[in-house]
Amino acid sequence: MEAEFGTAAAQTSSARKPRASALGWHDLRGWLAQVQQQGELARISASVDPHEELGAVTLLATRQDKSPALLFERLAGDSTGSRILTNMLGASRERYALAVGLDPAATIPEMIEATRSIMGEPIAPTMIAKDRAPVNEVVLTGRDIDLTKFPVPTFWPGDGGPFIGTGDITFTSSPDSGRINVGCYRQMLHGPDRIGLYCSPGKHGLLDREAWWKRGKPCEVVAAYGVDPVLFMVAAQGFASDQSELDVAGGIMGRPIELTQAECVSLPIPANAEFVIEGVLREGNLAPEGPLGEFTGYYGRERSPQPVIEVLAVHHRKSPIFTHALMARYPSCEIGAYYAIMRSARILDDLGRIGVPGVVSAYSHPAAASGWGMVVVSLEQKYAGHSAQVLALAAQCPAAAYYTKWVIVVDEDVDPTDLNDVLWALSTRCHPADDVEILRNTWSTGLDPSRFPAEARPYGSKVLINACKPHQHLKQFPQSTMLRKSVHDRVRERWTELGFSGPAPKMTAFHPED
Ligand SMILES: Cc1cc2nc3c(=O)[nH]c(=O)nc-3n(C[C@H](O)[C@H](O)[C@H](O)COP(=O)(O)O)c2cc1C
Ligand SMILES: [Mn+2]
Repeated sequence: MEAEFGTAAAQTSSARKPRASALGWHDLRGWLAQVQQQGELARISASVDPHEELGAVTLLATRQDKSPALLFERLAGDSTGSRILTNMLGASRERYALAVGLDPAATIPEMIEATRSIMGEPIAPTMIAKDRAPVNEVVLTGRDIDLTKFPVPTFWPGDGGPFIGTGDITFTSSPDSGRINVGCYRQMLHGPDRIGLYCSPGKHGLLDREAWWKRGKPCEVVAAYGVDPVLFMVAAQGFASDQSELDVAGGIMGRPIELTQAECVSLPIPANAEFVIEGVLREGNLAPEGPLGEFTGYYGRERSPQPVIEVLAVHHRKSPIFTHALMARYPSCEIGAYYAIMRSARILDDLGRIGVPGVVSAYSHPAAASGWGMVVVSLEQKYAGHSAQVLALAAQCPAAAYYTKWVIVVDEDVDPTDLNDVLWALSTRCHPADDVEILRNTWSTGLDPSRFPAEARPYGSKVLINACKPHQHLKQFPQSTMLRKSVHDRVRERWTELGFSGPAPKMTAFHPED
């Protein structure tokens, strides 16, 4: 098995400059080799039932944020030799760093800054010959297709069926521009060659589909169920409709994403994926779909008729590895550390584009409904009204506006990624009677269970909390207790002599020198 994953080239360094070096792996297996080298992969060779048991093992094995990726090597009832990978990234910022080529020991704010640069240097994909594409090890069409032979998990007792697509990537194209979209949309298995596809309103997969149907044509779809973590992360991020997710993924990899020609559709397929289906969505071909236990920790929308992918071709590697994303409360949710870091990077990009000065860092805490519920921004106050301005802009900038209920600004001496720091600022610098505003009827989602009647749910509300020191009283505001730098340095030098083991903790802010 070790040999099968191959040897990953040594990972390059901490501050990987965009494009300065491509990542040392080419596909999911190469990445897993690296994850295994770092001791971040648990291989489960005992037989596990994809029906609820796999979900249960994943949930229980991920109750703390430092939990390994889980490779299920034997699935009950399976005769295809398939494997299933869960908790690919989950709450692990170390695995996020490995996936995008950053130093796993970097702090979260450092990873957020590095993410801003690697997401900003797109590289277009490239086509390779069909016979060079690993995904073409096995190619099936027509009557040979039977997806029910593969292990397909039902995660939660209330799920509407088995889902073949959770940790997937899905290609559609726009009939107007020809641009290929890559999204991550759930896919429930209906039968040997029929798969439900759920895209929520406004998602690009849905807009593409409607545009084809309006022209009286079926919408072609390509979906991959065993993908590398970069393609997965980018598929699950919202980008502008003229931005190419494939180009962004190539930029992060430091080299073009490799695609190859399909058998039955005009879309390309990802050449290095583990398992790919080609198919079409025809208008009027609907079947009851859902529900699925969601990232909120609740079942999502009710069962409803959704479009069905008629599967025309299947491509897979031998003993394919299906990637699956458990949706659950933090830290067991696949939308965890990576999403918090990428969303924070995009919020900082938005604030940078607007041109507001003084912003230092931002963080969308993953425990707040997978990074959707709360955003904390730190800034250096430069003028009267500055903190209120950053607060209002952060609340409604495109990357932060969706769902977010709690928007908090703090001063530059507070680390927005450290909840202890944030709670300290909320408890000592914020005067609720003066420092709290509420926005109503904001952009949200039907998946937020807090609002009744349920029809009102797409409209949300937000609390804006100013936890910065009051600007008008900055001069009188008491000094916070900090160490004198010279004493701090001396104690750090004496750390071992004082009987402590391990590296000495380090402070970054100090008492003013006399
Ligand atoms: C594991 C996972 C499952 C998801 N399931 C769905 C889904 O079923 N339907 C949907 O519309 N979005 C789903 N999303 C969110 C989309 O992937 C995300 O909004 C992405 O931006 C969609 O791509 P698009 O912006 O190109 O439409 C899911 C995300 C993840 C990480
Ligand atoms: Mn898109």
